[in-house]
Amino acid sequence: MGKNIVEKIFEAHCAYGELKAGSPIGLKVDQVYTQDATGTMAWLQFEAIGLDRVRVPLAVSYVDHNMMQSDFMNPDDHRFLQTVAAKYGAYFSRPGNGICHQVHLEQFSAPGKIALGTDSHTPTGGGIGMIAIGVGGLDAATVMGGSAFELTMPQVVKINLKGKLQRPWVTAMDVILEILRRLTVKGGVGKIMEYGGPGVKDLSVPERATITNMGAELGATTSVFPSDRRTKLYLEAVGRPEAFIELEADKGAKYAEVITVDLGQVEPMIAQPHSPDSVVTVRSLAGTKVQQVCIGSCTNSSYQAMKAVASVLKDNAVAEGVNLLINPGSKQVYEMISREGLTADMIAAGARMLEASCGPCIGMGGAPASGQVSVRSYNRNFKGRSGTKDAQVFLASPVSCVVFAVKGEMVDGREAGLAVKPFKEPKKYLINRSSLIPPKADTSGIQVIKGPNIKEVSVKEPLRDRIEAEVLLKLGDNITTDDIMPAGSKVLPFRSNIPAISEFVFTNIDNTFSSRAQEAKTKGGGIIVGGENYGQGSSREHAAIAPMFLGIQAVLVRSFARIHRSNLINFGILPLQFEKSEDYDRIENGDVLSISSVAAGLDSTQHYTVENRTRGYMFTVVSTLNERERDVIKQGGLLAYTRAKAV
Ligand code: MIC
Ligand code: SF4
Repeated sequence: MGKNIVEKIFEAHCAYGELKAGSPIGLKVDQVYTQDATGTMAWLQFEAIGLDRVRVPLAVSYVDHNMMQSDFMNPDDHRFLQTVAAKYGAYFSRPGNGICHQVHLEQFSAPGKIALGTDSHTPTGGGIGMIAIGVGGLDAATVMGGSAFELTMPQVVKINLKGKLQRPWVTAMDVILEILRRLTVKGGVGKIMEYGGPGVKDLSVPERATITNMGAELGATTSVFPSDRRTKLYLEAVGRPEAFIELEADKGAKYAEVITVDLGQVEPMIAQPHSPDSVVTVRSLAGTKVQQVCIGSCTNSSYQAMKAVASVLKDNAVAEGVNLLINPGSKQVYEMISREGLTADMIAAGARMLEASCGPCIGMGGAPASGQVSVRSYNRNFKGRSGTKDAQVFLASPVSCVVFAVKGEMVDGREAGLAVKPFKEPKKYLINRSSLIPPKADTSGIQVIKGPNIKEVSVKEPLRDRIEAEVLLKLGDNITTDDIMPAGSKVLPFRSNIPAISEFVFTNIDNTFSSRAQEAKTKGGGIIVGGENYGQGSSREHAAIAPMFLGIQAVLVRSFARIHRSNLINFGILPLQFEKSEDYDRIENGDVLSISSVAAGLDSTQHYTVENRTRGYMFTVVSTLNERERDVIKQGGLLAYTRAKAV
């Protein structure tokens, strides 16, 4: 029987389990990478496991998110990450070297391999034909400790591409926006998107990476492209020809579903506030005034993207009412465009150049003014994520963005009267590894340095058999991890300090949450109730650790997003779902829910009877934990479980 690409890679890495959608499968992982905002916890957890060196072929610690150094906290984290990487045998990518996904694509990605990253946009690597999956820090830590990575085998969906893009004004970003328009932010949950078809060859590796990167917004486990002639050319150009292998689906390969996208029909698209799936054509919003434009992020910061932007800016100026901010994705891209004089064209046109990092994408500077329209070539426009609650953030391709910056308003690039220089993929990229510090063979004598803001990892007590707790917050559908645990320059420095960051849980939705939860903790803890796709977005495990620290016992929802569900389990919070969706409607804030015989329920059907003590009725909830997940929950979380297994 013909195999698809996912099956081929999974089969070659299978440690245990079956390649059957819905069954647990353990995978041997080739590469693990962390970034600073999630990496401090991941490395503290790795330390807590107690090994003397990572047990994966490649580990990389990046610094790209928490770049502001307005006091000691972020630089202390950077120093910790550098020393911990040196101590345990990982590469260290220094601050300024670039956004983890862009640098990883250039320096380490390889078709046929499996990578995990502590960031939801790790699937960027799918552009080169690897399986790259975003996970929470603790999952990464245990895999770095030598464990297999377990996941529930997703369904594989084929996205069949045909035709050619209408270049230069239609780009890979418009393709993924079109897919988001069709499938929504829940459309990929439990699925891997495998691209194929004759249209694949129209796309370069960086373009494919834009599509797989933003596949995260579909809720997909990951996305993957074949590895073909264009992959070979890219690997040769970045100086790693030996990493190439050819990889394509066999004839007759099976898929759960096939979706066809005609590249030739795709138009310039734009996501409206406040969700990446609220997509319409740029043309339908023509004339909307724009006050801020940001170009960059792990989605659109390649050499190719920057070159197109620079060519529009050459001999043009940023409109009077617009602030244009640009962050190239890596130091290499930055150096290349600078040596070619393109940075000069950007500066001359009035752009503000930022460092090669996440920057405004995670609210690390670059917040728009009150009520402003900001258009970004980024991947997320959740309310408040930019740092300004009432800003109107839109998402569009780099070329659409630069057109808006010059015109001061939204206009379809095809009708703007501007030109983009045709792009020819370079035969050789500039290669500069000076900000990538390799692992050392002898690590004796290396001291891990922790600043005063770096606190030890919190652990939960083992699961209680009876949970009686108050519903502290009832929420709607598509709650993001940005809603649960906001980011931004004020909160991010506390990523290594759980007691301090816990004060910000749900702060943008209800700023009394943390104090109410602290109070409820003394009386048995709290429960959070949500709708569909709860916990979509970022992989930040702080959205589980901080609620755990605040005494949350269970999260009861209609459905979960994958990474957040795993993070809840990893930190011992019971993920429950309504058996009957309508029971969601009957619960109110402040109700006291009582669940008894939790342990017995876990060991049998995973159905639990809940009594709403405030309103006096009973209903049923379920958990869908596999065997390992049940053990993890019983022990109070993955760290306790891993330690127990080690003795
Ligand atoms: C994001 O884009 O939301 C982040 C910041 O990169 C997160 C990780 C984090 O919260 O540190 C992600 O995508 O996982
Ligand atoms: Fe950084 Fe934004 Fe990419 Fe997250 S989405 S890794 S914050 S650039």
